[in-house]
Amino acid sequence: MKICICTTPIRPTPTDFPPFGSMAIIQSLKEVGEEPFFYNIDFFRFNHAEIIEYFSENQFDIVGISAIVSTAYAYTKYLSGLIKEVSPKTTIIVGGNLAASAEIILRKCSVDLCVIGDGEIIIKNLIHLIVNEPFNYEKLSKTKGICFLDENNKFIFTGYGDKPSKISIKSPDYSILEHDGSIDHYISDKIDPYPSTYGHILEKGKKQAFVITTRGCVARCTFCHRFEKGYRARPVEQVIEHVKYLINNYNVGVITIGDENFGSDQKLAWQIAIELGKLNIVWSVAGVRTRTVTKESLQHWKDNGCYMVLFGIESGSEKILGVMEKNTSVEENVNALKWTGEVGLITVIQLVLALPGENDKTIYETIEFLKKVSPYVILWKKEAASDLISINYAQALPGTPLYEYAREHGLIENSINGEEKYLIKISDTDAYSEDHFINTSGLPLIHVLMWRSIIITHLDFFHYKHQVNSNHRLSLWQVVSYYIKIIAVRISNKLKHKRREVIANLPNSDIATSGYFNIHKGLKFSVLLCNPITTPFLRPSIALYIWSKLFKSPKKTLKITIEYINWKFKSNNTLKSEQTSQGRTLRKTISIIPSTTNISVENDQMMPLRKGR
Ligand code: B12
Ligand code: SF4
Repeated sequence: MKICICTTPIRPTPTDFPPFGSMAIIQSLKEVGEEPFFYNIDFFRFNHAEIIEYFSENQFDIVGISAIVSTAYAYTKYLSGLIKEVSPKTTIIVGGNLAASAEIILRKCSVDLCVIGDGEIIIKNLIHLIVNEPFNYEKLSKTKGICFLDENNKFIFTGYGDKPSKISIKSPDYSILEHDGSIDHYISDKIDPYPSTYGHILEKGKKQAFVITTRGCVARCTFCHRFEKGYRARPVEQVIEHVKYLINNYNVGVITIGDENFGSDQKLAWQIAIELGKLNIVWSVAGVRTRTVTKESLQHWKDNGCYMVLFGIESGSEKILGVMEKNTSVEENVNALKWTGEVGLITVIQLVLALPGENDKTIYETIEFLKKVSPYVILWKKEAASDLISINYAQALPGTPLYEYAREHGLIENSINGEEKYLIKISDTDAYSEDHFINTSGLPLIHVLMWRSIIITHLDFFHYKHQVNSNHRLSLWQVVSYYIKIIAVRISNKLKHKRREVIANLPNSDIATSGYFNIHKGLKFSVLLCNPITTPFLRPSIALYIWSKLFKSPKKTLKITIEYINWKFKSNNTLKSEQTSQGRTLRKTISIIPSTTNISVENDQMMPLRKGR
């Protein structure tokens, strides 16, 4: 069979995280004697004409599109349409997390089948079936883990299929990336600057690579998409064997453990650290749950070459952690960050804002939390906190309780067309962008979008006060001159001058370029808090800034302006969101409604995908 597996673009520029999903499927197909082609669109960014030429020439029997994020919907629709046009006999299969919207994909795109969840075993069964007899609906309906439209155009989900066990998960085969010439992008000599900044001596020429040691997570946060239940940590020997392979074949000296959840099997993580230490590898780790670390374990990781640990902190409010079903407490988050700093590991705090139930009170709880942990965040000692914190507005992704909440409350239209409209809207959006955000709070959009600026303003001011200038006062002229510089820089940018030259020629450039209120990284409202006369202008200034960013069309702008003014001057502007959620997990506040009003819960085959495994 002539098979091709292709990726979709994930970010505006190619991501350096290897396409492990596609590689796993290719490796699996090789085990049953197939020799799939790999068409890595994310890396090569082939243009329209090139894609047409490639698929016209090849006339594949099967093309598997690896759409690992739901934001790949628009591209998947475009790509599948194009393939069908130039190669009508090709069977198109979509795998990856976008398949959580299987019914929409099958009804609206030129896609024949969707594979649900980990695809290694399912794809082998499916290929076996397609090789022997294309589209035998009876046999297809007996193959677990797939979705299709039957001969009556009815949407069928055959139920969750088998996933590889923790022992049978394969290490990625990098020869796939050598073969297409992209290996230097994924195993690169562009090394993270942090290890050398924080005391690790690296031999010249060493490279950096990603390693995955686990699949899945022990938790089920209500904004996080989970196709598979459970947590599978690969045996230490297999992980270490793979790291040795990376060292011997590619001269790797730094690894990033890119797990969604590293360390929930604490004994195993302890053991992996020992083995990495023996190999003299410098490493960092993402996706650690604060509940699973102790000061001792962090010290142990550090002693064995770890330089950075990333936690999913998400919020400093107990109530919001409950809504998220995070299964951690604020105290656990504080402890983990405190110990991390104390043992000398760096971290970047990541927050997710504006889940149902978020309000000014929970935002101020988060601000207090950040102030509390601030002395322990090593990176904040050198630079403004706001430049080294990641704050995103929650994105409602198919397959999550947050998405179902939005559907149930009419914020995503409950129909195939309505859901597709939403998928197109969020396509290619970045987590940081506010365009994708659905406001579930019952508060005006302007007010909600002020939260990110309010958090970073208070955090920066706190820092300025405690790390830079204990007197924390600026004269009125210093404050005003800061904003004059900002305006000058913006104008000069428009005039295509270099920012630095302009700043250097301005008076009082010390405040702007001191590295604290770093003008290069954008507007800082915290400067307003440095003088009692300008302090009352803080909120109106942020509101104005957000309002200007929302200025898309006069009609829309007028609507959000009226909404904000109405709310602002109402005597009783109580929070609707308070009624929506009292801190219970979002999963318990939703009832998950069928796909359309003409269908019952029992007959809606999308239900298991909406509920998750
Ligand atoms: C690393 C990662 C990234 C990397 C890129 C990953 C890459 N090149 O593959 C980066 C950092 C770029 C990234 C970005 C984003 N990510 Co991300 N990411 C991950 C993470 C942590 C690991 C991915 C991975 O390699 N897994 C291991 C491989 C083996 O698994 P896999 O890719 O899922 O592949 C399996 C199946 O999906 C399936 N499969 C995959 N392809 C195919 C193809 C065929 C034909 C078949 C049959 C099967 C199949 O079989 C594979 C083997 O079992 C996952 C979490 C996770 N558990 O997967 C989140 C995850 C994929 N990301 C997610 C999200 C939301 C995003 C963002 C959209 C966030 C945002 N709003 O900005 C962005 C992308 C947009 C943007 N502008 O940035 C969500 C997706 C949920 C959804 N429904 O969309 C996930 C699942 C996290 C979560 N639990 O919510 N991400
Ligand atoms: S957000 Fe993190 S902790 Fe929560 S379910 Fe997803 S991976 Fe697990």
